[in-house]
Amino acid sequence: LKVGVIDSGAGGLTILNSIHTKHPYLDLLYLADDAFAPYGNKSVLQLQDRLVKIGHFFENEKVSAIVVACNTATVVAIDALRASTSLPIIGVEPAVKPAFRLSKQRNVAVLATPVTANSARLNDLIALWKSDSRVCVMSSDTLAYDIDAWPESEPKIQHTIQQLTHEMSEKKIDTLVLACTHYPLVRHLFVQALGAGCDIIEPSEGVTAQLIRRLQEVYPTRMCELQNTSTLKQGSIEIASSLGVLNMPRLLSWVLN
Ligand code: DGN
Repeated sequence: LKVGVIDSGAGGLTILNSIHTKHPYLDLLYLADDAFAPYGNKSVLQLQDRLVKIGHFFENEKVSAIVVACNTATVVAIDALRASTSLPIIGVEPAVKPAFRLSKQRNVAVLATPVTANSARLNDLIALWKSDSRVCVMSSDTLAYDIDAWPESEPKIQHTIQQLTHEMSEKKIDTLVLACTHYPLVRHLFVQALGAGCDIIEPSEGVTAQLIRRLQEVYPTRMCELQNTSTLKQGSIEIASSLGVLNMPRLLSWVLN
């Protein structure tokens, strides 16, 4: 079974890595849509249009399911993508529910791109799970883009994270939701700045588990064959970038190491 994984850049590699580590028998086709990056500053209509096009690309590539490994695209465009294809679609949503459950001080921060931060979906999720917690929604319009340009952009990344975490510390945040798939790539910088007292939540394991549940539902026989330990085979990983500008092999080695 081949699974298509899409993000604007390197962020979705955090999801790809989790899928590949836990389920190495799956073939994975990763598309970094750098021709349209960053997604975080685009309009809802632009993103819906783009995702439908990407759905067609993956259909032509004969994938069996698509993972939208991007919070921004998921919160505003997953319904449009679902309406345009019969393939199973798995998205990644801001992990606010576990954050509110985990936070002891009831002080949660959600860090996302501007599109996700302002989305109705994020606000609905917060309203649903917040209860009596305080929540601070923060966004950066440069961080995801700078992470794609790593390592040259390392000083800029560090500066942005210092500013963001300074505000989080002032607000006594004890649980941080990384609601952009790029951010776990620099998780160590958040840990360094916030210390062990702050839990950091990211979605890759949850998305992987959801993908496997969907594949088992839709392709039960094939999944049984693939998961049979006596005939286990290693799947392939193909990485494509729509513009060819991102240095994907370098970014991939960063993630897989
Ligand atoms: N990785 C994307 C997300 O999870 O929202 C961000 C994409 C972007 O281009 N900013």
